[in-house]
Amino acid sequence: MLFGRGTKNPIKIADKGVVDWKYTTCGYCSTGCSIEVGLDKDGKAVASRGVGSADVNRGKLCLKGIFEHELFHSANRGRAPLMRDRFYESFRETDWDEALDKVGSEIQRIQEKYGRDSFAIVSTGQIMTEEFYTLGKLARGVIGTNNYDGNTTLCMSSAVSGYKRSFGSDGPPGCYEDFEHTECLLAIGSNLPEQHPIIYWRMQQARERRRFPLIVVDPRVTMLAQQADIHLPVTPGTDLVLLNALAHVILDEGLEDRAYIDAHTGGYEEFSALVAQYDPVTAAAICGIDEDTIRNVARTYARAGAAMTIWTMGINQSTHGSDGVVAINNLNLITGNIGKPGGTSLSITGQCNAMGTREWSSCSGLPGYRALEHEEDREYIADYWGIDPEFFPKKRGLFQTDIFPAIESGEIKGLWVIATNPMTSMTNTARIRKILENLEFLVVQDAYADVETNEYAHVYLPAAIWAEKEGCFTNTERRVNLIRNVVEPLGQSKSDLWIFNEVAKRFDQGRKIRFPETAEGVFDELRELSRGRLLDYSGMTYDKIEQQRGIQWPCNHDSAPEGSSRLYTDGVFQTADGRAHLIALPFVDNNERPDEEYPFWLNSGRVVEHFHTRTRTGKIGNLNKFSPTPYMEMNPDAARELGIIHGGYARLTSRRGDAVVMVQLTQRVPPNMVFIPFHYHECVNRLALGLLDPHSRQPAFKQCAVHIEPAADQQVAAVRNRAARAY
Ligand SMILES: Nc1nc2c(c(=O)[nH]1)N[C@H]1C(S)=C(S)[C@@H](COP(=O)(O)OP(=O)(O)OC[C@H]3O[C@@H](n4cnc5c(=O)[nH]c(N)nc54)[C@H](O)[C@@H]3O)O[C@H]1N2
Ligand SMILES: Nc1nc2c(c(=O)[nH]1)N[C@H]1C(S)=C(S)[C@@H](COP(=O)(O)OP(=O)(O)OC[C@H]3O[C@@H](n4cnc5c(=O)[nH]c(N)nc54)[C@H](O)[C@@H]3O)O[C@H]1N2
Ligand code: SF4
Ligand SMILES: [Mo]
Repeated sequence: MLFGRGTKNPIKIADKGVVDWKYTTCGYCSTGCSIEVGLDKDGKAVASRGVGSADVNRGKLCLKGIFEHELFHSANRGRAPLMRDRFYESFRETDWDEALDKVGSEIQRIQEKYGRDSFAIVSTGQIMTEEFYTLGKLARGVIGTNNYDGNTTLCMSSAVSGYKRSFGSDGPPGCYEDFEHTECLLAIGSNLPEQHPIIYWRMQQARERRRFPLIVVDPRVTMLAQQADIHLPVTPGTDLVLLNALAHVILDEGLEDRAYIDAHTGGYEEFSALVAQYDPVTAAAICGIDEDTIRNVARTYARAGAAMTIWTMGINQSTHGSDGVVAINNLNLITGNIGKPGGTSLSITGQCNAMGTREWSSCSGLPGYRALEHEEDREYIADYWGIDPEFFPKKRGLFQTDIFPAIESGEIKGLWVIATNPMTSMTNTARIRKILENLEFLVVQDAYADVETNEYAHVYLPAAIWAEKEGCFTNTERRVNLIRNVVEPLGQSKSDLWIFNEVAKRFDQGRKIRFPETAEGVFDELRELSRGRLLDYSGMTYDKIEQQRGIQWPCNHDSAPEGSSRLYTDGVFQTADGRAHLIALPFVDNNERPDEEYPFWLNSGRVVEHFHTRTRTGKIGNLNKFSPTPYMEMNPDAARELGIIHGGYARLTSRRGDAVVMVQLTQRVPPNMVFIPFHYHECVNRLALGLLDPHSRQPAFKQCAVHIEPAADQQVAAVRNRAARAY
């Protein structure tokens, strides 16, 4: 095929020999792009392309999606179950029966010896909804441990907690189509062009049609900040103060939507008394944004016919993460910007199915946004599963970030890790290593055998990846998308659904409960359990989801057969009295801050070409080549003072540990801050502190203090080391 430039140096696109395109959904971020995978005549996946008729991505994909078919045959995929008796022995291959028998018997041994909650399960935001629900049934209904959580505690739990406190339920109220209606967009701690490139593209398209103001709050000059009309380089960890100050100005100048506040909210008195203390002068001294800018932003936001706020980890990963989310909701409630086109709070979700786990995994309670704390919910689900309601605990157990310390203190003796890599993604790597070594039994279930956490496992279960299986993901805008099975699982790897069903068979109670074998069979249970609820799936089927290229819940046959774009359009919330809560949020400054000994802020996050701990993108040549080595962004002025050069190396030290990285000089970070992508093992999480939010237990990954010094050229050092070893 020839494109452009006539016959002079034509661009030639190689014919990959695709004979069949198969529909599925991207498995990286939560944008939820529809993908078609091209198969050649031998059934091998050789290409990926965006689906033109899908509302989310309209034919586009980002570079991770474009190379996603290469995952099926990427290096170090797990092909067979592995076992060892002690973690420092080498693994030996085994068959599924022996591996699963071992898992079943070890869970029972540990529970009998130390009590039911002494065996913990930590899962993910990256398996299918049907798999989450099945794991929840297994964990809550069969194994019966209350120490069951997922890596969404590192990611979205502040958003979940904030939505529940404000609106009485989790669930993002807005959608991408809101960009088409908004008159002001506030983006806080979200680097959309790199982390959600296709949502960014949707936003920019809308902005090109109607030039609405974009206000970006981020201490770095990110790609999004470069597009902004107003960029607020907030002092790390102080967004809450800025948000309280915006509310202060709005109420002080009478710019609020009084009718909305009176009709649909409660708690105004206490809230307004609190924000009265956050005048822009006081706030400026804490959050680093001058008082005029605060007033200007507050007026722009409140005067817009419709205004919306999006946010991601700059808000959630903070000691005030949950409060930050509530403060965003407060802002939108006092300006009447919930449930209307272009007026909303919209958390930009992280992982492809972080929403699915919130809805159905039972990590924080029971399936379908039900709570362990509610007797009628426990009875309903126990009856549906056919078990005794007394088997359920009456309140949720530990979050992921509390499960690891409970292993350290000896309360928890066994752990099952599913599709997450805490050795790289949790703070204080040395401590996590010791904790994993403390376990009597660790089972790791992952698509890759070389995932760092697996070094400490007694049993490794090889999971099928992405479109080697079938099921649903829910995206950022509550859209349930279908992952069609495109190719068979590699080697002996099996779908997570199959693995959960097989583990259930190793328990007496598991043999009595119904565990449907197919994903579609599980989906029928979700439809029944959600009928008439906020997250109604009852009007969906797999075929309908594929035809519509995703359906947004609530979807039912009567009032919303095509799904629903927004929540709370009638101003009725999921609270006891139907009113949303305005909540007073005092700010407590508990972050580690730069000082003489550790003079730099250490910020961390992501880059477009990599996903998380690089188990996947590190093996795709066309992605890994952009940033194969741990590096940091550093301001040239600060580097000059320390004698650090572009492309040279630096050693960072914090109160927790040290790390050596290559240096990229850039004005993107201010002189008192450095930024390191967290994708590399033994790097930023050796340094980070990760204080926990009191409501969501989410770590403040992005705020701590480090010391920096030049380090010897690592390549020269490596050559010297090799030479030394040769003698
Ligand atoms: N390419 C790629 N895309 C991804 C992922 C990936 O690994 N790679 N991961 C997915 C997942 S799970 C997630 S959670 C999302 C994350 O998506 P984002 O949250 O957009 O990404 P991050 O880079 O973690 O952080 C965003 C910004 O927060 C800023 N920040 C740091 N501290 C503060 C602060 O105190 N206040 C404010 N306002 N901002 C602050 C950082 O400077 C950074 O630019 O991305 C998803 N998409
Ligand atoms: N310093 C710092 N640390 C951070 C963050 C930060 O911004 N800064 N961000 C945090 C956030 S928001 C997140 S979400 C976490 C992410 O941290 P992790 O969850 O630890 O990261 P991943 O690399 O995505 O791990 C997912 C694992 O699942 C495997 N996998 C993929 N598909 C499947 C499947 O279908 N089945 C099974 N069984 N396995 C599969 C992958 O191979 C991979 O090993 O990191 C957190 N850590
Ligand atoms: S934007 Fe997200 S969902 Fe879309 S192709 Fe890229 S990684 Fe996949
Ligand atoms: Mo995340």
